[in-house]
Amino acid sequence: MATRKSSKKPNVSADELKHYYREMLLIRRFEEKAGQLYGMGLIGGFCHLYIGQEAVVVGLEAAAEEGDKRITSYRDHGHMLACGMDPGGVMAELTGRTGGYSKGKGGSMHMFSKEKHFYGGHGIVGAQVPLGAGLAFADRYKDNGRVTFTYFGDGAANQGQVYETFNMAALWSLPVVFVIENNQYAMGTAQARSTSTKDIYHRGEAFGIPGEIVDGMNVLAVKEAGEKAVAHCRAGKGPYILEVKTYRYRGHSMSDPAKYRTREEVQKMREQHDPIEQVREMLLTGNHATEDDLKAIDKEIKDVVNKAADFSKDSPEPSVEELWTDIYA
Ligand SMILES: Cc1ncc(C[n+]2csc(CCOP(=O)(O)OP(=O)(O)O)c2C)c(N)n1
Ligand SMILES: [Mg+2]
Repeated sequence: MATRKSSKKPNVSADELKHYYREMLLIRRFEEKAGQLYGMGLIGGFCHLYIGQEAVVVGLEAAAEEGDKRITSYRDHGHMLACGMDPGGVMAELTGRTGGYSKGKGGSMHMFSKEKHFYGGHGIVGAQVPLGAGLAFADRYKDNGRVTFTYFGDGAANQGQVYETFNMAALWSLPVVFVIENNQYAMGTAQARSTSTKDIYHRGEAFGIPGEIVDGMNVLAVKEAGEKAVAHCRAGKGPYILEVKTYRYRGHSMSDPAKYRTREEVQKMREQHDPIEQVREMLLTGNHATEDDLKAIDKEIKDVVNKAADFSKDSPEPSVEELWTDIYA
């Protein structure tokens, strides 16, 4: 249960590193664009950006195999992009258009993809945790070797249902990786003001669930820890907890004055721990890529995001008749 530190000489291929760079950059640029569209009044309702946390989901997706499932909270756009959902479909959902994953009727927090095994998008804090165990229960029942990544925040980790879920997941040896995305804040409440222990993963010990802390700003450390957790689950040993220490650069949602932390604190994380910059540095110093190669990737990603934004503006709004479809009555 030791802390994983970044290894100076990563045993990783140039292609792999470029893949992580591309994936993290896609999330960052997508989220920046979503922030802009929100500012222009094109996105209504809540919108929680993932900027700063990109290495968590990209590292864990690198440890996943086809058929594995994922479920998360409302801070979900990064998870969707990382599991291969279409950026245009996600952006169009944000702008409430028919081309969106929920035909424009779900918005930022409510998107799903059966094809990519993405089960949302949940606005009730902690609600996805028992649901994630349920997905894993189905896989255990079918004995199909699949694993479910169940993501939740440091704030959600203080929810009672999390521990009811830990108990059942351990009792039934469910193949679920509980990923605590510890970005140090729950809305405006710092972890130290809400949580009795410094590290949260310890709480799994009461249920016999092993876990560890992971450097969530380092995509390679996340991937390595993810592979270990997944192997544990696939071997039939039950759940595993990864407490991934990360940081969000933006506010909790788009309407957050951020008075609970200093600008300097955010600036320090950006300058010293940025996950994308770390990979960029590895690519350049390891002679895996030139500045021009990276510029070409930047341009490629910018084009993908611009196309998604154009689609999200051009796609029509749902018709009035759609008010009565896809609902339980
Ligand atoms: C049951 C419930 N209680 C309160 C809220 C309001 N709320 C939304 S997000 C949030 C903070 C959760 O923080 P954390 O789990 O750390 O996730 P993060 O936003 O940092 O990703 C709260 C209290 C809610 N949506 N649901
Ligand atoms: Mg948090």
